[in-house]
Amino acid sequence: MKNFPSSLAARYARDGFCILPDVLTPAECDALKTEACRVLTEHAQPGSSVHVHVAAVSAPFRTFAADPRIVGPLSAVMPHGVMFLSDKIVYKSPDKKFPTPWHIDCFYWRNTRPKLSVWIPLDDATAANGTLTVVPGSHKKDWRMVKMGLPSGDFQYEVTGGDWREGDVVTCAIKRGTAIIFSDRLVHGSTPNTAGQDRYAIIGTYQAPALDEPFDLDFPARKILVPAA
Ligand SMILES: O=C(O)CCC(=O)C(=O)O
Repeated sequence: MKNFPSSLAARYARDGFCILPDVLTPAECDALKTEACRVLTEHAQPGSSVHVHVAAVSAPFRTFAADPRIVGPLSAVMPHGVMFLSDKIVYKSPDKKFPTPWHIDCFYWRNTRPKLSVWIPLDDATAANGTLTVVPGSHKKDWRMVKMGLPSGDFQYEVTGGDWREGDVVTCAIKRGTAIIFSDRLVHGSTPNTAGQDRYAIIGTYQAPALDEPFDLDFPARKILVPAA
């Protein structure tokens, strides 16, 4: 597996996220988007813009979750080993235009061990079609979430008391196939899809290997990829 520079881990520790260009080729993005559409048609709740357990029903996504192009950089930021937990498709489309609210993922898995996620758009992602937005360094603070409610029923909570300035926010305008690794403590969301275009993304969630916690048992595709040293 390729070795990644220690600067990657330093950036991740400082900002709570790091960006890796060109992880997937355009042809791979096309193939995975076609597969994502199949999974959504066959398995997703009608109307939802988020679908979890993709690797459990899709061999291409199962293979992708363990791809050395993902696991290599993850090893650089996860010194205690790498375990795949779960993945999900999150998409925006001509009828899914709402922004993803500011949130922290660890709220959704309280009292479990730390995790991080890898967000990869399968369409070029821009401010106009709902790309990921992040608040660098926000993973170093504790945040509270309050109930809100999206029309799709996804993302029911948002961060309250956000004291960052607009200029602090990074709007991640990136080409399809670029990966963003981010901490489950990082405040993140998305721009609205004002362009009304497709913006499909696959998000894999990883944690250090350990004995299963009760939470882990809900994720049948979980797998240790790099054992603890
Ligand atoms: O793709 C998006 O709009 C954001 C997804 C996200 O923040 C998440 O699933 O935690």
